[in-house]
Amino acid sequence: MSHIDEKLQPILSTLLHRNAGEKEFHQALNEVLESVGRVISKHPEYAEEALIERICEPERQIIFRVPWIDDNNEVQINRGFRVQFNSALGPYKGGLRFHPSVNVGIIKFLGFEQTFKNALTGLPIGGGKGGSDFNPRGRSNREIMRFCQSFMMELHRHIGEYIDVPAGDIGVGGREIGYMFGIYKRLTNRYEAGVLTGKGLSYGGSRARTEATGYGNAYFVQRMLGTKGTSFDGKRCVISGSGNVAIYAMEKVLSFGGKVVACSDSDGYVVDDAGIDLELVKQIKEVQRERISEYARLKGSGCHYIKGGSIWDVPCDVALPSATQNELNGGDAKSLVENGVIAIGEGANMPCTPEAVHIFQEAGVLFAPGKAANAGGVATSALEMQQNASRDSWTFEKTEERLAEIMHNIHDACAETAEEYGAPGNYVLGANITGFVRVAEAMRALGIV
Ligand code: NDP
Ligand code: 2IT
Repeated sequence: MSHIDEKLQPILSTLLHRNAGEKEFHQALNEVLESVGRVISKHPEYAEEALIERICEPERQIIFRVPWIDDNNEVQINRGFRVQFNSALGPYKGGLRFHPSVNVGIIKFLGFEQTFKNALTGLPIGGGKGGSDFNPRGRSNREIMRFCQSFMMELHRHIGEYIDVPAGDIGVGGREIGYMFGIYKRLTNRYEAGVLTGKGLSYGGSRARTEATGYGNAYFVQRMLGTKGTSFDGKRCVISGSGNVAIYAMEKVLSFGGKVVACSDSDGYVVDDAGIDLELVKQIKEVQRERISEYARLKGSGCHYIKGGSIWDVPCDVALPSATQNELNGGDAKSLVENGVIAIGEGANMPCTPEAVHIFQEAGVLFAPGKAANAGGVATSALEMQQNASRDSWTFEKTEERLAEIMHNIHDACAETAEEYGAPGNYVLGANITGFVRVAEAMRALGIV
Protein backbone atom coordinates (compact mmCIF):
# COMPACT_ATOMS: atom_id res chain seq x y z
CA MET A 1 0.00 0.00 0.00
CA SER A 2 3.03 2.27 0.26
CA HIS A 3 2.66 4.02 -3.11
CA ILE A 4 -1.04 4.75 -2.75
CA ASP A 5 -2.18 8.36 -2.35
CA GLU A 6 -3.18 9.15 1.26
CA LYS A 7 -6.78 9.90 0.35
CA LEU A 8 -7.10 6.52 -1.32
CA GLN A 9 -5.59 4.46 1.51
CA PRO A 10 -8.82 4.05 3.52
CA ILE A 11 -10.70 3.17 0.31
CA LEU A 12 -8.11 0.53 -0.56
CA SER A 13 -8.09 -1.00 2.92
CA THR A 14 -11.88 -1.32 2.85
CA LEU A 15 -11.68 -2.90 -0.60
CA LEU A 16 -9.03 -5.40 0.47
CA HIS A 17 -11.06 -6.29 3.54
CA ARG A 18 -14.39 -6.79 1.79
CA ASN A 19 -12.81 -8.82 -1.01
CA ALA A 20 -10.80 -10.93 1.42
CA GLY A 21 -8.52 -13.60 -0.01
CA GLU A 22 -8.95 -12.46 -3.63
CA LYS A 23 -5.26 -11.90 -4.24
CA GLU A 24 -5.35 -11.27 -7.99
CA PHE A 25 -8.17 -8.73 -7.52
CA HIS A 26 -6.14 -7.05 -4.76
CA GLN A 27 -3.15 -6.87 -7.10
CA ALA A 28 -5.21 -5.21 -9.85
CA LEU A 29 -6.85 -2.78 -7.39
CA ASN A 30 -3.45 -1.79 -6.00
CA GLU A 31 -2.04 -1.09 -9.42
CA VAL A 32 -4.97 0.95 -10.70
CA LEU A 33 -5.42 2.95 -7.48
CA GLU A 34 -1.72 3.77 -7.42
CA SER A 35 -2.16 5.50 -10.79
CA VAL A 36 -5.50 7.06 -9.86
CA GLY A 37 -3.83 8.88 -6.94
CA ARG A 38 -2.23 11.17 -9.51
CA VAL A 39 -5.58 11.97 -11.10
CA ILE A 40 -7.39 12.98 -7.96
CA SER A 41 -4.74 15.45 -6.92
CA LYS A 42 -5.35 17.19 -10.25
CA HIS A 43 -9.10 16.45 -10.47
CA PRO A 44 -10.53 16.10 -6.94
CA GLU A 45 -14.02 15.74 -8.46
CA TYR A 46 -13.23 12.12 -9.32
CA ALA A 47 -12.94 11.32 -5.62
CA GLU A 48 -16.43 12.73 -4.90
CA GLU A 49 -19.73 10.85 -4.54
CA ALA A 50 -17.88 7.59 -3.78
CA LEU A 51 -16.99 7.35 -7.46
CA ILE A 52 -13.84 5.35 -6.81
CA GLU A 53 -15.65 2.95 -4.47
CA ARG A 54 -18.37 2.51 -7.11
CA ILE A 55 -15.88 1.88 -9.92
CA CYS A 56 -14.21 -0.86 -7.82
CA GLU A 57 -17.47 -2.64 -6.99
CA PRO A 58 -18.88 -4.93 -9.70
CA GLU A 59 -22.43 -4.00 -10.72
CA ARG A 60 -23.47 -7.66 -10.54
CA GLN A 61 -21.83 -11.03 -9.76
CA ILE A 62 -23.44 -14.25 -10.88
CA ILE A 63 -22.25 -17.66 -9.61
CA PHE A 64 -23.98 -20.84 -10.68
CA ARG A 65 -23.85 -24.63 -10.70
CA VAL A 66 -22.91 -26.34 -13.94
CA PRO A 67 -23.81 -30.05 -13.89
CA TRP A 68 -22.89 -32.20 -16.90
CA ILE A 69 -22.41 -35.84 -17.81
CA ASP A 70 -19.00 -37.12 -18.93
CA ASP A 71 -18.26 -39.87 -21.45
CA ASN A 72 -18.28 -42.49 -18.67
CA ASN A 73 -21.81 -41.49 -17.74
CA GLU A 74 -20.58 -39.92 -14.52
CA VAL A 75 -22.16 -36.70 -13.29
CA GLN A 76 -19.65 -33.82 -12.99
CA ILE A 77 -20.18 -30.51 -11.23
CA ASN A 78 -18.40 -27.27 -12.00
CA ARG A 79 -18.93 -23.69 -10.95
CA GLY A 80 -19.85 -20.98 -13.45
CA PHE A 81 -19.20 -17.26 -13.08
CA ARG A 82 -20.13 -14.02 -14.77
CA VAL A 83 -19.07 -10.74 -13.21
CA GLN A 84 -20.80 -7.77 -14.84
CA PHE A 85 -18.39 -5.12 -13.71
CA ASN A 86 -19.28 -1.83 -15.31
CA SER A 87 -21.80 -0.74 -17.95
CA ALA A 88 -21.18 3.02 -18.03
CA LEU A 89 -19.77 2.90 -21.57
CA GLY A 90 -21.85 0.11 -23.10
CA PRO A 91 -23.08 -3.45 -22.57
CA TYR A 92 -20.79 -5.57 -20.39
CA LYS A 93 -18.13 -7.09 -22.64
CA GLY A 94 -15.37 -9.58 -21.94
CA GLY A 95 -14.29 -13.17 -22.31
CA LEU A 96 -15.09 -16.49 -20.68
CA ARG A 97 -12.23 -18.51 -19.21
CA PHE A 98 -12.39 -22.29 -18.71
CA HIS A 99 -9.47 -23.33 -16.50
CA PRO A 100 -9.28 -25.28 -13.22
CA SER A 101 -7.71 -22.25 -11.46
CA VAL A 102 -10.79 -20.05 -12.05
CA ASN A 103 -12.38 -18.55 -8.94
CA VAL A 104 -14.34 -15.41 -8.16
CA GLY A 105 -11.20 -13.36 -7.36
CA ILE A 106 -9.65 -14.15 -10.73
CA ILE A 107 -12.84 -13.30 -12.59
CA LYS A 108 -13.15 -10.03 -10.64
CA PHE A 109 -9.57 -9.00 -11.43
CA LEU A 110 -10.19 -9.78 -15.09
CA GLY A 111 -13.52 -7.89 -15.13
CA PHE A 112 -11.94 -4.87 -13.42
CA GLU A 113 -9.04 -4.76 -15.90
CA GLN A 114 -11.47 -5.30 -18.77
CA THR A 115 -13.46 -2.20 -17.81
CA PHE A 116 -10.46 0.10 -18.34
CA LYS A 117 -9.16 -1.86 -21.33
CA ASN A 118 -12.50 -1.53 -23.08
CA ALA A 119 -12.56 2.19 -22.33
CA LEU A 120 -9.11 2.49 -23.94
CA THR A 121 -10.44 1.08 -27.22
CA GLY A 122 -12.68 4.14 -27.56
CA LEU A 123 -15.57 1.84 -28.54
CA PRO A 124 -18.93 1.66 -26.69
CA ILE A 125 -18.34 -1.39 -24.49
CA GLY A 126 -18.56 -1.87 -20.71
CA GLY A 127 -16.54 -4.42 -18.78
CA GLY A 128 -17.30 -7.99 -17.69
CA LYS A 129 -15.70 -11.40 -17.42
CA GLY A 130 -16.79 -14.95 -16.72
CA GLY A 131 -15.91 -18.57 -16.95
CA SER A 132 -15.69 -21.78 -15.02
CA ASP A 133 -13.27 -23.98 -13.08
CA PHE A 134 -13.94 -26.63 -15.73
CA ASN A 135 -10.72 -28.21 -17.05
CA PRO A 136 -11.00 -28.85 -20.79
CA ARG A 137 -7.70 -30.72 -20.94
CA GLY A 138 -8.21 -34.30 -22.13
CA ARG A 139 -11.97 -33.90 -22.60
CA SER A 140 -13.62 -35.21 -25.78
CA ASN A 141 -15.48 -32.97 -28.22
CA ARG A 142 -18.79 -34.30 -26.95
CA GLU A 143 -17.85 -33.58 -23.33
CA ILE A 144 -16.87 -30.03 -24.29
CA MET A 145 -20.20 -29.62 -26.09
CA ARG A 146 -22.24 -30.92 -23.16
CA PHE A 147 -20.34 -28.69 -20.75
CA CYS A 148 -20.85 -25.60 -22.95
CA GLN A 149 -24.55 -26.39 -23.26
CA SER A 150 -25.02 -26.77 -19.52
CA PHE A 151 -23.02 -23.59 -18.86
CA MET A 152 -25.17 -21.61 -21.32
CA MET A 153 -28.37 -23.15 -19.97
CA GLU A 154 -27.86 -20.84 -17.00
CA LEU A 155 -25.85 -17.98 -18.52
CA HIS A 156 -28.35 -17.26 -21.32
CA ARG A 157 -30.78 -15.47 -19.00
CA HIS A 158 -28.09 -12.94 -18.02
CA ILE A 159 -26.71 -11.97 -21.45
CA GLY A 160 -27.88 -10.39 -24.71
CA GLU A 161 -26.63 -8.07 -27.43
CA TYR A 162 -27.72 -4.99 -25.39
CA ILE A 163 -26.91 -6.53 -21.99
CA ASP A 164 -23.70 -8.51 -21.87
CA VAL A 165 -21.65 -9.95 -24.73
CA PRO A 166 -19.17 -12.72 -23.79
CA ALA A 167 -16.31 -14.01 -25.96
CA GLY A 168 -13.34 -16.35 -25.53
CA ASP A 169 -10.36 -16.35 -23.18
CA ILE A 170 -8.14 -19.19 -21.86
CA GLY A 171 -9.73 -22.55 -22.76
CA VAL A 172 -12.51 -20.93 -24.82
CA GLY A 173 -11.97 -20.58 -28.57
CA GLY A 174 -13.99 -20.96 -31.74
CA ARG A 175 -15.22 -24.48 -30.95
CA GLU A 176 -16.65 -23.51 -27.54
CA ILE A 177 -18.20 -20.25 -28.83
CA GLY A 178 -19.93 -22.30 -31.56
CA TYR A 179 -21.45 -24.72 -29.05
CA MET A 180 -22.53 -21.86 -26.79
CA PHE A 181 -24.07 -19.89 -29.67
CA GLY A 182 -25.94 -22.99 -30.82
CA ILE A 183 -27.60 -23.64 -27.49
CA TYR A 184 -28.28 -19.92 -26.90
CA LYS A 185 -30.10 -19.78 -30.22
CA ARG A 186 -32.15 -22.83 -29.30
CA LEU A 187 -32.99 -21.66 -25.77
CA THR A 188 -34.05 -18.18 -26.84
CA ASN A 189 -35.37 -18.96 -30.32
CA ARG A 190 -33.53 -15.86 -31.54
CA TYR A 191 -30.76 -15.55 -34.10
CA GLU A 192 -29.08 -12.88 -32.05
CA ALA A 193 -25.64 -12.76 -33.66
CA GLY A 194 -24.40 -9.93 -31.42
CA VAL A 195 -24.78 -11.92 -28.18
CA LEU A 196 -21.33 -13.53 -28.46
CA THR A 197 -18.17 -12.58 -30.30
CA GLY A 198 -15.36 -14.73 -31.61
CA LYS A 199 -17.93 -16.61 -33.67
CA GLY A 200 -16.99 -18.70 -36.70
CA LEU A 201 -17.04 -17.00 -40.10
CA SER A 202 -19.87 -19.29 -41.25
CA TYR A 203 -22.35 -17.88 -38.70
CA GLY A 204 -21.63 -14.19 -38.11
CA GLY A 205 -18.03 -14.01 -36.91
CA SER A 206 -15.65 -11.24 -37.89
CA ARG A 207 -12.62 -11.72 -40.05
CA ALA A 208 -9.41 -11.01 -38.11
CA ARG A 209 -11.00 -11.63 -34.67
CA THR A 210 -8.98 -14.85 -34.24
CA GLU A 211 -5.79 -12.97 -35.04
CA ALA A 212 -6.70 -9.71 -33.30
CA THR A 213 -5.21 -9.98 -29.80
CA GLY A 214 -1.78 -11.22 -30.90
CA TYR A 215 -1.66 -8.92 -33.94
CA GLY A 216 -2.79 -6.00 -31.79
CA ASN A 217 -0.02 -6.59 -29.26
CA ALA A 218 2.56 -6.65 -32.06
CA TYR A 219 1.14 -3.40 -33.52
CA PHE A 220 1.31 -1.75 -30.11
CA VAL A 221 4.90 -2.86 -29.44
CA GLN A 222 5.98 -1.92 -32.97
CA ARG A 223 4.73 1.63 -32.35
CA MET A 224 6.34 1.71 -28.92
CA LEU A 225 9.68 0.59 -30.40
CA GLY A 226 9.19 3.32 -32.99
CA THR A 227 9.35 5.97 -30.24
CA LYS A 228 12.98 4.87 -29.77
CA GLY A 229 13.67 4.82 -33.50
CA THR A 230 13.66 1.04 -33.76
CA SER A 231 11.29 -1.80 -34.74
CA PHE A 232 10.80 -5.58 -34.63
CA ASP A 233 12.99 -5.96 -37.69
CA GLY A 234 15.86 -8.33 -36.87
CA LYS A 235 14.87 -8.63 -33.19
CA ARG A 236 14.93 -11.90 -31.21
CA CYS A 237 11.58 -12.46 -29.56
CA VAL A 238 10.34 -14.82 -26.87
CA ILE A 239 6.59 -15.36 -26.66
CA SER A 240 5.18 -17.42 -23.80
CA GLY A 241 2.11 -19.61 -24.27
CA SER A 242 1.14 -21.25 -27.52
CA GLY A 243 -2.57 -20.51 -27.51
CA ASN A 244 -4.63 -18.02 -29.47
CA VAL A 245 -2.82 -14.88 -28.32
CA ALA A 246 0.71 -16.31 -28.61
CA ILE A 247 0.22 -17.86 -32.05
CA TYR A 248 -1.01 -14.68 -33.72
CA ALA A 249 1.56 -12.52 -31.95
CA MET A 250 4.17 -14.81 -33.53
CA GLU A 251 2.56 -14.40 -36.94
CA LYS A 252 2.63 -10.59 -36.84
CA VAL A 253 6.11 -10.41 -35.31
CA LEU A 254 7.36 -12.57 -38.19
CA SER A 255 5.69 -10.30 -40.73
CA PHE A 256 7.43 -7.32 -39.06
CA GLY A 257 10.79 -9.03 -39.63
CA GLY A 258 11.30 -10.33 -36.08
CA LYS A 259 12.50 -13.80 -35.18
CA VAL A 260 10.60 -15.84 -32.58
CA VAL A 261 12.96 -18.24 -30.81
CA ALA A 262 10.82 -19.72 -28.00
CA CYS A 263 7.25 -20.46 -26.96
CA SER A 264 5.63 -22.60 -24.26
CA ASP A 265 2.64 -24.23 -22.62
CA SER A 266 2.01 -24.94 -18.94
CA ASP A 267 4.26 -28.02 -19.04
CA GLY A 268 7.44 -26.51 -20.53
CA TYR A 269 8.98 -24.50 -23.35
CA VAL A 270 10.71 -25.02 -26.68
CA VAL A 271 13.70 -23.10 -27.98
CA ASP A 272 14.40 -23.14 -31.70
CA ASP A 273 17.28 -20.88 -32.62
CA ALA A 274 16.50 -21.23 -36.30
CA GLY A 275 13.18 -19.52 -35.55
CA ILE A 276 9.94 -21.19 -34.42
CA ASP A 277 8.09 -22.84 -37.29
CA LEU A 278 4.67 -21.20 -36.92
CA GLU A 279 2.81 -23.62 -39.19
CA LEU A 280 4.02 -26.51 -37.05
CA VAL A 281 2.86 -24.77 -33.85
CA LYS A 282 -0.56 -24.15 -35.45
CA GLN A 283 -0.83 -27.77 -36.51
CA ILE A 284 0.08 -29.05 -33.03
CA LYS A 285 -2.04 -26.58 -31.04
CA GLU A 286 -5.00 -25.65 -33.24
CA VAL A 287 -5.54 -28.92 -35.08
CA GLN A 288 -4.14 -31.76 -32.95
CA ARG A 289 -4.67 -29.98 -29.59
CA GLU A 290 -1.39 -31.53 -28.41
CA ARG A 291 1.37 -30.43 -26.02
CA ILE A 292 4.22 -28.12 -27.13
CA SER A 293 6.74 -30.93 -26.41
CA GLU A 294 5.44 -32.42 -29.67
CA TYR A 295 7.10 -29.52 -31.48
CA ALA A 296 10.59 -30.58 -30.40
CA ARG A 297 9.83 -34.23 -31.17
CA LEU A 298 8.63 -33.44 -34.70
CA LYS A 299 11.20 -30.74 -35.46
CA GLY A 300 14.20 -32.77 -34.26
CA SER A 301 17.69 -31.32 -34.43
CA GLY A 302 18.46 -27.70 -33.56
CA CYS A 303 15.48 -27.43 -31.25
CA HIS A 304 15.09 -28.42 -27.64
CA TYR A 305 12.28 -28.81 -25.15
CA ILE A 306 12.70 -27.88 -21.48
CA LYS A 307 10.15 -29.38 -19.13
CA GLY A 308 9.21 -26.89 -16.40
CA GLY A 309 11.83 -24.15 -15.96
CA SER A 310 11.37 -20.57 -17.06
CA ILE A 311 11.07 -19.45 -20.68
CA TRP A 312 12.35 -16.04 -19.51
CA ASP A 313 15.86 -17.50 -19.18
CA VAL A 314 16.02 -17.47 -22.99
CA PRO A 315 17.90 -14.32 -24.10
CA CYS A 316 15.83 -11.98 -26.29
CA ASP A 317 15.31 -8.36 -27.34
CA VAL A 318 11.53 -8.39 -27.00
CA ALA A 319 9.38 -10.52 -24.68
CA LEU A 320 5.63 -10.97 -25.14
CA PRO A 321 4.18 -12.86 -22.14
CA SER A 322 0.99 -14.35 -23.58
CA ALA A 323 -0.05 -17.21 -21.28
CA THR A 324 -1.54 -16.19 -17.93
CA GLN A 325 -1.42 -13.88 -14.88
CA ASN A 326 1.79 -13.67 -12.82
CA GLU A 327 3.75 -15.91 -15.18
CA LEU A 328 6.74 -13.53 -15.13
CA ASN A 329 8.15 -12.68 -11.68
CA GLY A 330 10.92 -10.47 -10.31
CA GLY A 331 13.61 -13.11 -10.88
CA ASP A 332 12.47 -13.59 -14.48
CA ALA A 333 12.51 -9.82 -15.03
CA LYS A 334 16.08 -9.65 -13.71
CA SER A 335 17.31 -12.32 -16.07
CA LEU A 336 15.56 -10.68 -19.03
CA VAL A 337 17.17 -7.33 -18.16
CA GLU A 338 20.59 -8.96 -17.70
CA ASN A 339 20.19 -10.55 -21.10
CA GLY A 340 19.49 -7.16 -22.68
CA VAL A 341 15.72 -7.09 -23.24
CA ILE A 342 14.50 -3.73 -24.61
CA ALA A 343 10.72 -4.11 -24.70
CA ILE A 344 7.88 -6.09 -23.09
CA GLY A 345 4.32 -6.32 -24.44
CA GLU A 346 1.78 -8.01 -22.19
CA GLY A 347 -0.36 -10.25 -24.41
CA ALA A 348 -1.89 -11.93 -21.37
CA ASN A 349 -3.79 -10.14 -18.61
CA MET A 350 -1.43 -9.11 -15.77
CA PRO A 351 1.31 -11.64 -16.69
CA CYS A 352 4.06 -9.62 -14.96
CA THR A 353 4.10 -9.40 -11.17
CA PRO A 354 4.31 -5.89 -9.66
CA GLU A 355 7.96 -6.57 -8.79
CA ALA A 356 8.72 -7.51 -12.40
CA VAL A 357 7.04 -4.35 -13.73
CA HIS A 358 9.07 -2.28 -11.29
CA ILE A 359 12.34 -3.91 -12.42
CA PHE A 360 11.55 -3.25 -16.10
CA GLN A 361 10.66 0.37 -15.46
CA GLU A 362 13.74 1.01 -13.32
CA ALA A 363 15.93 -0.53 -16.04
CA GLY A 364 14.38 1.72 -18.71
CA VAL A 365 12.83 -1.23 -20.59
CA LEU A 366 9.81 -0.20 -22.69
CA PHE A 367 6.82 -1.78 -20.95
CA ALA A 368 3.35 -2.13 -22.51
CA PRO A 369 0.71 -3.15 -19.92
CA GLY A 370 -1.92 -5.73 -20.87
CA LYS A 371 -4.93 -3.48 -20.66
CA ALA A 372 -3.44 -1.42 -23.50
CA ALA A 373 -1.33 -3.92 -25.42
CA ASN A 374 -3.85 -6.77 -25.58
CA ALA A 375 -6.92 -4.59 -26.21
CA GLY A 376 -6.95 -5.53 -29.90
CA GLY A 377 -8.98 -8.68 -29.18
CA VAL A 378 -11.86 -6.97 -27.48
CA ALA A 379 -11.67 -4.03 -29.91
CA THR A 380 -12.17 -6.43 -32.81
CA SER A 381 -14.99 -8.06 -30.83
CA ALA A 382 -16.62 -4.62 -30.82
CA LEU A 383 -16.08 -4.48 -34.59
CA GLU A 384 -17.80 -7.88 -34.80
CA MET A 385 -20.75 -6.39 -32.87
CA GLN A 386 -20.84 -3.50 -35.37
CA GLN A 387 -20.91 -5.90 -38.30
CA ASN A 388 -23.64 -7.98 -36.66
CA ALA A 389 -25.74 -4.89 -35.88
CA SER A 390 -25.56 -3.72 -39.48
CA ARG A 391 -25.88 -7.30 -40.89
CA ASP A 392 -22.64 -6.74 -42.71
CA SER A 393 -19.34 -8.55 -43.07
CA TRP A 394 -16.10 -6.71 -43.72
CA THR A 395 -13.00 -7.91 -45.54
CA PHE A 396 -9.94 -9.05 -43.61
CA GLU A 397 -8.03 -6.00 -44.85
CA LYS A 398 -10.64 -3.51 -43.71
CA THR A 399 -10.95 -5.14 -40.29
CA GLU A 400 -7.21 -5.34 -39.77
CA GLU A 401 -6.83 -1.73 -40.83
CA ARG A 402 -9.33 -0.68 -38.16
CA LEU A 403 -7.49 -2.84 -35.61
CA ALA A 404 -4.12 -1.27 -36.44
CA GLU A 405 -5.61 2.22 -36.20
CA ILE A 406 -7.18 1.45 -32.81
CA MET A 407 -3.89 0.06 -31.44
CA HIS A 408 -2.00 3.12 -32.62
CA ASN A 409 -4.59 5.37 -31.00
CA ILE A 410 -4.36 3.46 -27.71
CA HIS A 411 -0.58 3.70 -27.79
CA ASP A 412 -0.63 7.43 -28.46
CA ALA A 413 -3.31 8.15 -25.84
CA CYS A 414 -1.31 6.26 -23.17
CA ALA A 415 1.92 8.01 -24.15
CA GLU A 416 0.27 11.46 -24.11
CA THR A 417 -1.40 10.89 -20.74
CA ALA A 418 1.89 9.70 -19.24
CA GLU A 419 3.53 12.94 -20.44
CA GLU A 420 0.67 15.05 -19.15
CA TYR A 421 1.08 13.49 -15.70
CA GLY A 422 4.82 14.04 -15.63
CA ALA A 423 5.89 10.45 -16.27
CA PRO A 424 6.88 10.24 -19.94
CA GLY A 425 7.24 6.67 -21.19
CA ASN A 426 5.24 5.23 -18.27
CA TYR A 427 2.58 3.30 -20.21
CA VAL A 428 1.20 1.72 -17.02
CA LEU A 429 0.26 5.12 -15.67
CA GLY A 430 -0.88 6.31 -19.09
CA ALA A 431 -3.20 3.32 -19.61
CA ASN A 432 -4.67 3.34 -16.10
CA ILE A 433 -5.37 7.05 -16.10
CA THR A 434 -6.77 7.21 -19.64
CA GLY A 435 -9.09 4.26 -18.99
CA PHE A 436 -10.12 5.49 -15.56
CA VAL A 437 -10.95 9.01 -16.74
CA ARG A 438 -13.14 7.74 -19.60
CA VAL A 439 -15.16 5.48 -17.30
CA ALA A 440 -15.28 8.08 -14.51
CA GLU A 441 -16.55 10.82 -16.85
CA ALA A 442 -19.44 8.64 -18.02
CA MET A 443 -20.27 7.54 -14.49
CA ARG A 444 -20.40 11.12 -13.26
CA ALA A 445 -22.83 12.00 -16.04
CA LEU A 446 -25.10 9.05 -15.25
CA GLY A 447 -25.67 9.95 -11.60
CA ILE A 448 -25.48 7.61 -8.64
CA VAL A 449 -26.63 4.31 -10.14
P1 NDP B 1 -5.50 -20.16 -24.85
O1 NDP B 1 -6.31 -21.07 -24.01
O2 NDP B 1 -5.68 -20.16 -26.31
O3 NDP B 1 -3.94 -20.37 -24.56
C1 NDP B 1 -3.43 -20.22 -23.27
C2 NDP B 1 -1.96 -20.56 -23.30
O4 NDP B 1 -1.39 -20.20 -22.05
C3 NDP B 1 -1.70 -22.04 -23.46
O5 NDP B 1 -0.48 -22.24 -24.09
C4 NDP B 1 -1.67 -22.51 -22.01
O6 NDP B 1 -0.97 -23.72 -21.81
C5 NDP B 1 -0.97 -21.37 -21.34
N1 NDP B 1 -1.41 -21.29 -19.94
C6 NDP B 1 -2.68 -21.14 -19.50
N2 NDP B 1 -2.76 -21.16 -18.17
C7 NDP B 1 -1.50 -21.35 -17.76
C8 NDP B 1 -0.92 -21.47 -16.48
N3 NDP B 1 -1.66 -21.42 -15.35
N4 NDP B 1 0.43 -21.63 -16.43
C9 NDP B 1 1.17 -21.68 -17.57
N5 NDP B 1 0.66 -21.58 -18.81
C10 NDP B 1 -0.64 -21.42 -18.90
O7 NDP B 1 -5.79 -18.69 -24.24
P2 NDP B 1 -5.52 -17.27 -24.92
O8 NDP B 1 -4.33 -17.33 -25.79
O9 NDP B 1 -6.79 -16.78 -25.45
O10 NDP B 1 -5.20 -16.39 -23.62
C11 NDP B 1 -3.87 -16.17 -23.15
C12 NDP B 1 -3.85 -14.92 -22.27
O11 NDP B 1 -4.26 -13.79 -23.05
C13 NDP B 1 -4.79 -14.93 -21.07
O12 NDP B 1 -4.18 -14.19 -20.01
C14 NDP B 1 -6.00 -14.17 -21.56
O13 NDP B 1 -6.75 -13.59 -20.48
C15 NDP B 1 -5.34 -13.11 -22.41
N6 NDP B 1 -6.16 -12.46 -23.42
C16 NDP B 1 -6.84 -13.18 -24.35
C17 NDP B 1 -7.57 -12.55 -25.34
C18 NDP B 1 -8.27 -13.30 -26.43
O14 NDP B 1 -8.82 -12.64 -27.32
N7 NDP B 1 -8.26 -14.61 -26.45
C19 NDP B 1 -7.69 -11.07 -25.36
C20 NDP B 1 -6.88 -10.40 -24.38
C21 NDP B 1 -6.15 -11.09 -23.45
P3 NDP B 1 -1.77 -25.09 -21.50
O15 NDP B 1 -2.38 -25.47 -22.80
O16 NDP B 1 -0.73 -26.01 -21.01
O17 NDP B 1 -2.80 -24.74 -20.45
O1 2IT C 1 -9.19 -10.34 -22.05
C1 2IT C 1 -9.79 -10.03 -23.09
O2 2IT C 1 -9.79 -8.87 -23.53
C2 2IT C 1 -10.49 -11.09 -23.83
N1 2IT C 1 -10.44 -12.24 -23.43
C3 2IT C 1 -11.31 -10.74 -25.05
C4 2IT C 1 -12.67 -10.26 -24.66
C5 2IT C 1 -13.65 -10.04 -25.78
O3 2IT C 1 -14.80 -9.74 -25.44
O4 2IT C 1 -13.31 -10.14 -26.96
